[in-house]
Amino acid sequence: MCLPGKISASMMCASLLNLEDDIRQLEKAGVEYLHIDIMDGVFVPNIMLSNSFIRAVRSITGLPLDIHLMITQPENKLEWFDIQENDIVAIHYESTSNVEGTLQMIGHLGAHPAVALSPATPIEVISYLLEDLYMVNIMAVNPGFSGRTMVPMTLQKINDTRDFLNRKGKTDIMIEADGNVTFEHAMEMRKAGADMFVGGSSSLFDPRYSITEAVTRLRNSIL
Ligand code: S6P
Ligand code: MG
Repeated sequence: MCLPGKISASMMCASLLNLEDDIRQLEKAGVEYLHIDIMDGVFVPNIMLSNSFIRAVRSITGLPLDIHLMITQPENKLEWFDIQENDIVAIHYESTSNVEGTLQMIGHLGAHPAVALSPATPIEVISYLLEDLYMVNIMAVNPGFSGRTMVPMTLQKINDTRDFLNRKGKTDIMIEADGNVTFEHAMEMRKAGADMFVGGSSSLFDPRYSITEAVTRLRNSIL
């Protein structure tokens, strides 16, 4: 079974100086989520976005957020963030010894719990988390930066994740592809079984296209 393809726009790739304008164009073009990458300089070697950024975005849009936490021990830090109902919040499997408890905490906040897996992490680690999961984020690049090149095993990994979920009868759990989602990669990722696509510098914010054109192209890639 294939869930309808959805687009999550990577806000770390949007224009900081024209953020509101970018968000208006994304809304008009019909993206489903805004993807917010939070990096702590420890779990990944970069520092990105913040709760002030989340609040600023929320003050001008009602689009739900797809918050991707690349931080250590997220269980101690969830309360730092303005998490709301209908947001998706992903923690990294590799970032805590209490993955299941943290997913539960996200659910208690009214948001949809998700787990993100770095490229080297096997998908079987989600075996005993399936009851808690709304989405699995399959990282197509090593986390920390935009503009990276897709790790070659990604398509196989998305395919294996879809097979795994089907075998477990969990066809409703979404698979998100994150990192170097070009229009061409999106088409292949869709065939492999992904449902949600993070549009960053490789697609929605590619300066060769307007945001409106880029959303249309990405949408056509994931039909
Ligand atoms: C990477 C982060 C991603 C980036 C996205 C950027 O650590 O999780 O969500 O925002 O990869 O897109 P691109 O097309 O530059 O890879
Ligand atoms: Mg991300």
